[in-house]
Amino acid sequence: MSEPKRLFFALEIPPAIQQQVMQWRAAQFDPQAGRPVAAANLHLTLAFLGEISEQKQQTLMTLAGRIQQPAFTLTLDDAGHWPRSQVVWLGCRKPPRGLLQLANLLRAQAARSGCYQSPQPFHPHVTLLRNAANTVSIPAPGFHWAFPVTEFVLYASQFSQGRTHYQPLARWSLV
Ligand code: 2AM
Repeated sequence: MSEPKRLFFALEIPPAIQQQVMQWRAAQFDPQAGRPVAAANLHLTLAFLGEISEQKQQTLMTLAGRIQQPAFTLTLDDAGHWPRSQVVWLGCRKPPRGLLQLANLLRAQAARSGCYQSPQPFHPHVTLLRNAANTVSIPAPGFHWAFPVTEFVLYASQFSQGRTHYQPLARWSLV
């Protein structure tokens, strides 16, 4: 039996959008604003699962495979700062219904399978900076990235040599 893994379901940010977001971030925030998340680590979490055994992972993957939902368009056009978690994020002014449905379903499946689920309502966001300074100022609206979401991904979060790496373990199409 292998060690439990720290797992979460999330949406990938397409590489072309990652690059545009990185350029925008570099132009908008000075280096003291916070610790930038690496381009490859930009993602939008749908359901955080915590430390999960291999057996429970199999159950969650079977349940995820039963999800039948259409693809949707995600528009990142909002940003904010959560001082408590010291996070600066990108989000959606009006989250699409498909995103909320997918997250609710995955969170319900996880809760029924006995995984920890945050008591907080779902706040869809892409973390841009960690350890953000209290004084960080958030860019005015006017930015806008839109892309089709045609799949969701199960990731394992790994921390080694001072770096966090998110390894995709499985992916499912939205039809
Ligand atoms: P964050 O970016 O806002 O920190 C991998 O760590 C992903 O899971 C990140 O998107 C992180 O959100 C989220 N995450 C980590 N711990 C969590 C928790 N206890 N509840 C909800 N989401 C969590």
